[in-house]
Amino acid sequence: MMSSDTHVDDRHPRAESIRIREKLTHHVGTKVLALAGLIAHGRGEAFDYLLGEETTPAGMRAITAAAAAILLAEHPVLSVNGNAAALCAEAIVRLSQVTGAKLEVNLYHRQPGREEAIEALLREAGAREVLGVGAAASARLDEINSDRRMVDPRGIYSADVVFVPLEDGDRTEGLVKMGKTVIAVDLNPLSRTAQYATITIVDNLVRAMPLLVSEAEKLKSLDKDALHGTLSSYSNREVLGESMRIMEERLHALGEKGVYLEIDGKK
Ligand code: PTJ
Repeated sequence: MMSSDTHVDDRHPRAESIRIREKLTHHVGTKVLALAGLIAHGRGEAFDYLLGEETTPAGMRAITAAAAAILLAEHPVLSVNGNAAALCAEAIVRLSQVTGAKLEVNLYHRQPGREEAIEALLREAGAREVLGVGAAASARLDEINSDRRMVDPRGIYSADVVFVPLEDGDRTEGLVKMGKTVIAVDLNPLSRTAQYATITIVDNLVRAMPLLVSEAEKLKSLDKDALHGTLSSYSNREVLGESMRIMEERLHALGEKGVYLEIDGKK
C-alpha cells in the first residue's frame, strides 16, 4: 500500500517519520530549508524517541500557557524559519488567523532566495501579509549576534510576544533580555532556547501546532482575567523539569526491561 505522493509504504512502522523526512529533503531543493535544518531535525527526532513521541501533560500545559500569552499580547508575532515552514506552514498561518498575530520570516541562514521561498509557502497556505522579507527586515537588534538580528520594524522589533518554533538559543536569549515574552517549541529541554524561553513547549512542532491552534480557538472566548489566571499559575521551570523527568523515567523503565521493541519474542 503506497501513499499517493510518496514512495513510502503505509505499512512501514515508521512511515510517518519517513514522510516528514521526505518533505524536509524536498524543501532543501525549494530553498525553504537550510541544509543545517536536516541536522536540527535529526536532533529533534532523537529527543522525540526519549519523550515517547507523544504530547506530554507538561507539553500540554505549556501549549495552554502559550495560547493565553499570544491572545493577551498587544503585538504578537509568529517568527517563521525554514524548518517551521516546511513542517507546518498551514497550522502557523491558521494560528495567526485565530489570534491576529503577525507572521515574520526570520532566518539564521540567510542564503539568497530563502526568505522569498518561505514567504511563497506561507502565502500558499493562506497568509495575506508576511513581514521580514528582504529590505523589510530593516531594524537591527544589537542583543543578537547572528543574521537573525535584522528584523521588521512592524514585526519582531515592536513585538511584546514572539513565538519561535525550532530556534537557536542566541536569539531567544536576546529577545528575553529585551523584555519580550518568548514562546519556544523545542524537543530538547536542555537547549539554550528551551532554557531561556519564557514558555517552552517540549514537543514535536508537528504535534504541538494543531494543539496550539485548537487551544487558541478555545481560549479566545475567555476574558482577560481568566487568561491572566492561566498564565500566572504557569511555571516554565516546572514544565522543563517534568519534561526531563519523563525522559529519564521512560529510559529508566526501559532499562529495567532491557528491551524497547519485542523482536520475534526474543530477549
Ligand atoms: O531556517 P533557518 O536558517 O533559520 O535555520 C533553522 C535551524 C533549525 C537550522 C536553526 O535554527 C538551527 O540551527 O537550530 P538548532 O540550533 O539546530 O536548534 C534546533 C532545535 O530544534 C534543536 O534543539 C532540536 O532538538 C529541535 N527540533 C528539531 N526538530 C524539531 C525540534 N523541536 C520541535 N519539533 C521538531 N520537529
